[in-house]
Amino acid sequence: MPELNDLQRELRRLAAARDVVILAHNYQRPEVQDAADHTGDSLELSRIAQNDTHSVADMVTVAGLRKLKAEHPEAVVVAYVNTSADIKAETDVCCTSANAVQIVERFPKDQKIIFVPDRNLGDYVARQTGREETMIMWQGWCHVHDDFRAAEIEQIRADNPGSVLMAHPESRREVLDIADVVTSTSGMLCYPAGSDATTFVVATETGLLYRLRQRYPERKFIPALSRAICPNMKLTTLEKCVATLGDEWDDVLEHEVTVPEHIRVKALQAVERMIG
Ligand code: CIZ
Repeated sequence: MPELNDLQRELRRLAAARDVVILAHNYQRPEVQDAADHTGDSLELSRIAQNDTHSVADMVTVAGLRKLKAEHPEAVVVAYVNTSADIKAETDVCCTSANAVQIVERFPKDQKIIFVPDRNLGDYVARQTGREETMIMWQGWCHVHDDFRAAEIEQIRADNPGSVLMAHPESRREVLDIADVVTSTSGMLCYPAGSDATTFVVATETGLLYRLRQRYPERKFIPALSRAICPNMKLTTLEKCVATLGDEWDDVLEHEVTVPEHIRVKALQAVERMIG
């Protein structure tokens, strides 16, 4: 762990006093990642947190998903783990960008699959697994990854001869088609170790560049788009973490998030089927 500043030390002290484990996503602020117990992508964090916590995000509606299921009664549902408990309860198995291909491959090739919510990730998985005819995509997307454009990236590569493009599978097809490697953030963190390249263009949220530069200080990492910043991930600040475990702890306990039991049980099944 790098040397901690006062606020980071205070957060560590409060976490120890509250018996709290701090998990930080690869996209979060460097100073938050440095103070965390574990950093990783959502699959890695899910595994660590298996019995403690899960993250949720609203990218798809329950009513919409039920309608799609009614239109395709023979289909199973594969949902990104970054969805609400309500959506997971409508889901057969969850996936992340790191394991989406393997999760879909668990099903027979002729099995219809409703994939929610990211159409770019779904398109990538369908192409990788030869299931373009049998996968039905929810038309959602991540605005950070959907903003990358092949023409802009080609210009960066022209300015940096010999550079390698690592692209996240939530990017558009035009970007994936020119990438040297398509992989999740955990894959991007490993990839340079096996490559002779000295310069990498990185098509994902810029938070990952912090960890890449830490791990490979002698290599050069260039964002595919400097404004590829997720405002939601950046909502977590050290100050808020310290306040949550410090002065605001009683409020936090009062605002505990509860999930109705019938939703919890079904949602947990979808997550457990993923983690296996
Ligand atoms: O799976 C995750 O955690 C996300 C959102 C992206 C990635 O590739 O790590």
